[in-house]
Amino acid sequence: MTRDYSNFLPPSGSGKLPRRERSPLEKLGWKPFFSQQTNFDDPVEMPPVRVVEVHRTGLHVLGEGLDTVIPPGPDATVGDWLFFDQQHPSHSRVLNRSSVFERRAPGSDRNRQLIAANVDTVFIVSSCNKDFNLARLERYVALAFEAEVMPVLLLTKADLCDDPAPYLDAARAISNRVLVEVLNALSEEPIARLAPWCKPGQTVAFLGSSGVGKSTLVNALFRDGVTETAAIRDDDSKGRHTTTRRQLHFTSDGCAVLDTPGMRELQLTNVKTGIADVFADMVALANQCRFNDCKHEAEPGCAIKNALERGEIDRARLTRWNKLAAEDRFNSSTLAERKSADKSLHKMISSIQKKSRK
Ligand SMILES: Nc1nc2c(ncn2[C@@H]2O[C@H](COP(=O)(O)OP(=O)(O)OP(=O)(O)O)[C@@H](O)[C@H]2O)c(=O)[nH]1
Ligand SMILES: [Mg+2]
Ligand SMILES: [Zn+2]
Repeated sequence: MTRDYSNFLPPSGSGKLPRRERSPLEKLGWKPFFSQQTNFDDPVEMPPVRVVEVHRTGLHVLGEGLDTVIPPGPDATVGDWLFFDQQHPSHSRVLNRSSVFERRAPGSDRNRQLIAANVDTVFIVSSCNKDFNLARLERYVALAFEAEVMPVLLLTKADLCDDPAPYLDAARAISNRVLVEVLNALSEEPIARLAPWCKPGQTVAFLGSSGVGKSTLVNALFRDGVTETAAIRDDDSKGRHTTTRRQLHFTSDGCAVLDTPGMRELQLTNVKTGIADVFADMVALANQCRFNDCKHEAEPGCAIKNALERGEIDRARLTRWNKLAAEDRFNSSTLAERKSADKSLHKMISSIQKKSRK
């Protein structure tokens, strides 16, 4: 079948594309990716709705002429689209996601926790001050790569810093696939600087530690402030966890903007590909090691060790890669795998103890 490209061209005779009025659903971020998931056997009374906030009492959703709370039931997160079952709300069906962010939940049970779904661009925010931390930024970038979401690093508080250039250089060195912007979130700058990503129909999310200026940037995109901000601590530049809930806001021309609380800890789980993408140079080298299972410690023919000796790779970066990859392996393993790893460790320890008693 030949595709009809005339649909993509401006109508002949006019130089300008007429501005198409977006439907109420499109203004909430509805796209063909979602409409294609409509089953013909779905009852007509199941309108699509988008989750704008997750409460203990349920999911706050918006749809065409709809603003309601769905009681707990569907395994959904902010940004998700659901077909709202008006007869049995808790049976509402979650649509396949175009992207999803998840982490290992804080605490000891290692459950996964959904952070957000159906995000097009993630703004990873850090400041040009003591908050700036390469290892942490690499985590966020790995998370974005895994979700196949375009990450943009935003370095705020440039106005409070004598020379933001070293921060910019360090952030750029994380990956050549990430764009970095340095700005003053309190100025007029953000609207113009973020405009390439904050387009109608798009969903953008702000992630980063507390106090880096996520809510300040969100407010900058709206004429009237939509969310609260607060000063950071003077001594260590740490924030006060002002934003406490993930909340999706919509600009008047239909860009969905997600503000999130500063994360104290971002433990990665199931982001093997994302990590390999951030450390693509290391992975390419490791593929040249003589042994497939090279630990890059004492093995002969280790390409990583050789590159290190020649000063071609940075030892600190290598350490960060090893640490992140090990953490992901641990968090992604199943409970049974972890139990068996614990068991064999236990066996090994008791055999060592037995030997030493002999
Ligand atoms: N001078 C200056 N101050 C900024 C900038 N960005 C943020 N701030 C200030 O930093 C403080 C923290 O900003 P918030 O927007 O509340 O930070 P947040 O990331 O939302 O923090 P949490 O909600 O706690 O996660 C506020 O006092 C802001 O006014 C900036 O680029 N320049
Ligand atoms: Mg905030
Ligand atoms: Zn090696």
